[in-house]
Amino acid sequence: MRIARLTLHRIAMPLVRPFETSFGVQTVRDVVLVHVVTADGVEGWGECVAGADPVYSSEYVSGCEHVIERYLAPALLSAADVTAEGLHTLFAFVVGHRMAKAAVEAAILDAQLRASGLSFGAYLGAVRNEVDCGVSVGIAPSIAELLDEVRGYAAEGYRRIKLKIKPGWDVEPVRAVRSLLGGAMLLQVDANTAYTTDDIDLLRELDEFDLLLIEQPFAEEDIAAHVELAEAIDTPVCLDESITSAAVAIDAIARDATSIINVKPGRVGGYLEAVRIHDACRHRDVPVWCGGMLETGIGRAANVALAALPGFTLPGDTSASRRYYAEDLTEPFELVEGRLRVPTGPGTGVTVREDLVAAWATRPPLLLR
Ligand code: SMG
Ligand code: MG
Repeated sequence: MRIARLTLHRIAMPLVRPFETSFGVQTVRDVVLVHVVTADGVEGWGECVAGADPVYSSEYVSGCEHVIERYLAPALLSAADVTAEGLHTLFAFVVGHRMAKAAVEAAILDAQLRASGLSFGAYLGAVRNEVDCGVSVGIAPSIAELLDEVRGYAAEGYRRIKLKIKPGWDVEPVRAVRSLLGGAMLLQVDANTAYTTDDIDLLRELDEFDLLLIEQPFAEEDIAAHVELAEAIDTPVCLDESITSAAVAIDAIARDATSIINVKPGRVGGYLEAVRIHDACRHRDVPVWCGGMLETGIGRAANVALAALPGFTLPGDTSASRRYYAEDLTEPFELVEGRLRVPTGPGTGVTVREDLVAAWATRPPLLLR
C-alpha cells in the first residue's frame, strides 16, 4: 500500500489517580497518536508509549514526535509500497528510537489489517479469545492507602497484583499486601531500576513472600548485575527495561539474567519484534507476559491481542480502561472475571473517538504528506 498522509496528534489524558513509580509521580498522560491514511483511503491508528520525560527509557514524547516528523514519516511517505513487515528495513537508517518506530508500525499494521479484514489477534497468532489481567499498583502515600487500593482491585477481579517498589518502600508494603491477599493470589514487584547490587541482601528478604517475580531491579544496561541477583535469590528475576530486542532477550536468557520476560511492543520497536521475542522465549521455555505503558484503548486493543499468543502464560499489565481513564479514546475495555476480551474486528478492532482526540489536543494536529 502507499501512504497518502500521516497526522501526528498530541493529546493529554488525565489519570483517575496519580501513578507513582521509582521514577516519580504521573497525573496525566501526554500522548502522541499516529494516524495514517492510505492512497486507497484506508485508515490506521497507532499510539506512542513514550513518557513525557526520558525517565523510563531514553525516549520521551517530544523526541518521538520529532523523530517521526523528521525521519520516519518522510521515509514512509516517499515509499512506493509500504507493508508493516517492510518497516524494519525502511527505518533501519534510524538507530534506536524504538517507541517512535513502534507507534508508526502500529498505525501501518492497523491500516494493512483493516484493508485485508484481519484482526490483530488473527494476524499475530492469538490462541485465546480472552486474556488474564493483572494490575500495576503505584507507590502509595501510606501502607493503609496501599491496602485500600489493592483491596479495590482484588474486588474488581484482577488475577494478579504488581506492586511498584523502591528503596524505603519494599519489604514492609509487600508483607502487608501478601498478608491482606493470602497466599493464593499472584503477587509480583517492579523496581524500575531503583536498586544496585549493594541491595542484594535486602532483595533476598522478599523471598519469604512467594512472589511470582521481581521486575527490573537494576539499571537497563546492567545484565551482569541481574545474573548476580538471580543466583542469590529464589524469586525469579524478570527483565523489562533491559529487553530492547529479540537479540537482547536471547542473550539475557542465555546468561541466566532473566527467567521471565515482560514484553512491551513499544519498548522493542513494535508488535512484529514483540512476536519474535515471544517465539524465542517459547522455544526456550521462558514464560512471557504483556507489559503496559498506561495505554489508551488504541494501544490496549493491540496489547490484548498480543497477550493472547500461546507463550503469554502469565497475567499481563493489561488492565481495564478505567484503571487509568474515566473516559477512553475508544470503546472502553472492561474486566469480566479478571479477563479482557480480545477484539475480533479488522485491525485493532476498536474505533477511535476523533471528537475526543480533538477535545483533548494540546496543540493543532500536524499533517504530513
Ligand atoms: O499500563 O498498567 C500499565 C502500566 C504498568 O507498571 C506499569 N508500567 O515498568 O512496567 C513498568 C511500568 C512502566 C510505566 S511507568 C514509568
Ligand atoms: Mg516494569
